[in-house]
Amino acid sequence: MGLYLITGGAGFIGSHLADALLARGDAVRVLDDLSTGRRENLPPAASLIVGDVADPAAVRAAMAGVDGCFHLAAIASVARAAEDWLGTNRANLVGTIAVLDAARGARTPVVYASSAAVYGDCPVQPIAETAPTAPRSAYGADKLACELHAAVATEVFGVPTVGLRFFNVFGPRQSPGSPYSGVISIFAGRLRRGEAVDVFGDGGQTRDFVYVADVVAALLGAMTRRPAGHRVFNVCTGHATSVRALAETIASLSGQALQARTHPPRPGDIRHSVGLPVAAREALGLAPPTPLRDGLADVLAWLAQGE
Ligand code: NAD
Ligand code: UD2
Repeated sequence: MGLYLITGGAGFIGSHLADALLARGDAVRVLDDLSTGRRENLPPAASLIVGDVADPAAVRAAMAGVDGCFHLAAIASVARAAEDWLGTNRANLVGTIAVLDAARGARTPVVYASSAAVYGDCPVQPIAETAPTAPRSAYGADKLACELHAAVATEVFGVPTVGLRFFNVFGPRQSPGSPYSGVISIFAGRLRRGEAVDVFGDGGQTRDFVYVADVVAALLGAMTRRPAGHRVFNVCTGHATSVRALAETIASLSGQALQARTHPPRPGDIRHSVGLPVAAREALGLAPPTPLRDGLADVLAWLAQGE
């Protein structure tokens, strides 16, 4: 059994990954600054180092002796990156370079989180990995730069890397309270209490919502199978859901009438984002994705537990 470092392991996706690694008998070390992550998300068996992923000494210490690193630490919000361009660049890009640099000596394998945001407004949907990248946000630009640095780490310095372009991930532990959180957690948090939701734009924009357990399976598959060379894979379902249809589905699952206030679109908001999942399915050995309604039911049940 191995020892794995998860940067950002106290966050939403990272804490589910920690649970899965521990459940199969691996040991888990987490590096997290607890800026959006929470200590309570982590199982007691995971060891937590509170530190900054952009601090090279902290990352080197956290990387010592591990069999692999899952690099998830980031400021995971397009809107926050628009407000704090330099600050998010430090966490999202400098942090990734610090991880790749620390992985160089021992050629520690690194599986890292990229994003569908690298594609920008792609004219062809669903989007394959071979589609051109044209980010429309500082967040997406940093994620694309992470991929370029990971390619250098692999091709020049011999560090095994796999990049996973997560589409819109949802599930329990995604904060319903923050305006920077994912749309599903915000909508579910409000609609179940019969409160109105805010829709940016006409609600016709579409997203590919992928359940967190399926993302964890992709992370584990990427570390285990580690395809040769630097590779990037979509982590998605292939199904499009509009923001308005999403709100209607969550309202109906909550037994509430939908009340929605409309606002202008967010600057740079992507119109359609649906991914082609076949390459990841084959290379990482993934099962068919969790149906959206099943995942939404889990989110609503988790929110009800917190009452
Ligand atoms: P999250 O905010 O719950 O997790 C990110 C974690 O990183 C948090 O625990 C936070 O405290 C930590 N962190 C932030 N800055 C740090 C720093 N400077 N040093 C150390 N730790 C730091 O978000 P998440 O949704 O779990 O995202 C995990 C990863 O997946 C991120 O890289 C994100 O960009 C990527 N991603 C997420 C989605 C999604 O829909 N949630 C989609 C695409 C990509
Ligand atoms: C981007 C990335 C995603 C991930 C995420 C950061 C794209 C296509 N996707 O997600 O991969 O990296 O950033 O975690 O770039 N919305 C509302 N009302 C709300 C909240 C959101 O209408 O209260 C809309 C929002 O304008 C957008 C959609 O819902 O059209 C999804 O928004 P989001 O913030 O959940 O995620 P998004 O697509 O920016």
